[in-house]
Amino acid sequence: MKIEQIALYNVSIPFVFPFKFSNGELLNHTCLIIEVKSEGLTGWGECPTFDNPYYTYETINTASHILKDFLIPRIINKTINSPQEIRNLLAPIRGHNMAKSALDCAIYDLFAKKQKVSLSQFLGGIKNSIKVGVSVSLQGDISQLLNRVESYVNEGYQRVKLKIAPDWNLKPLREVRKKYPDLQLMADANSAFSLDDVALFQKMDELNLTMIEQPLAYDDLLDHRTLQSQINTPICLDESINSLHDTRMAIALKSCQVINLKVSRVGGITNSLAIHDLCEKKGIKLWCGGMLESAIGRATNLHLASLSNFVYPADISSTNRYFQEDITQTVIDLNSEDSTITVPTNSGIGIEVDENLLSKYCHHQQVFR
Ligand code: OSB
Ligand code: MG
Repeated sequence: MKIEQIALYNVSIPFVFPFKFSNGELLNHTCLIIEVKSEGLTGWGECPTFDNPYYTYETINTASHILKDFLIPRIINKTINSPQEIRNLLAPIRGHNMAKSALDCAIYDLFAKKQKVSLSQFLGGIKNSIKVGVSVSLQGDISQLLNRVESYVNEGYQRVKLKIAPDWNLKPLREVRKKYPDLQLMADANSAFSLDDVALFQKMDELNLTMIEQPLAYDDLLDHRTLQSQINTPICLDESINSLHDTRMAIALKSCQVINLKVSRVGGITNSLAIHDLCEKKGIKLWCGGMLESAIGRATNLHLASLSNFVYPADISSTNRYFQEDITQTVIDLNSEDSTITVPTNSGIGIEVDENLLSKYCHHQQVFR
């Protein structure tokens, strides 16, 4: 397929609640939406960087620069025979996985649409619906937290992930566990702790958490290995895994038992498939993480999560958990009876962008031909 046109949209959609984690707070979902056109078809991808480098070093502005000056020039007007080619075409640019992922995902969407199959079918997915949970941001106090968790449990979420921080850890986890003895409960530290906190994590072993996500430094594998050897709760890595190579090192070092796979963090679908297959072979279970994406990113995530080795519930929640209004006609909704979201069945990512809503939330647009 000849890549005839690529458009970049800077989008900002207000959240229904501010999203606070150990290293920052977000009031809006800022992202770049990528639209790729070829043979009368349109592929969509999302680059869910923040406007600050508090989760990864990438920001909206670095992603926009790298896309415009380095990534898009390598793709535009080229004839691509398979979406797997994109990863190699972009490989000379080091890092900047979120910028790369948006292009990669948009071109996968395009090829699935050309073959008139859903992205899940295109990738060899085996599930029609995905078990999901909800990620609960840091709260002001315990009663606010319990109210928030209660409203999510009442909506039908069967798995809850609590953000934790140096001043918000055992107490909130214990209170939620006391109120919900059987809830699938987990914690995400976003790298807020160090090996000085081993005793704290040993106490968490009493809470029957499904896993603890990224307790230690964002670029560490070694200390996570040490921590994992001293606690029973499985460690899940998020920030530390940015490539197949990181995955190989984490497995060899026994730094984790589980990986939160985010397509954007690892630079696209081709890399995600490689990590998925390696983990499946090595007995490391995955789940699909989220970046509070618009429906475009969450639809991509649903298709990816339909692969066999995504076993724990995904961080993909219904649209109303994030936004009053999204940029697509289709609203992504929780099936409350079994805490799942249905994988869209139309071709590609399977949902339509609403041009009016896109322009309502878009504050800058660039087109490349
Ligand atoms: O650490 O998983 C994370 C959101 C933004 C940045 C990092 C993380 C998160 C979440 C939200 O936990 C998951 C979601 O998209 O619902
Ligand atoms: Mg995380």
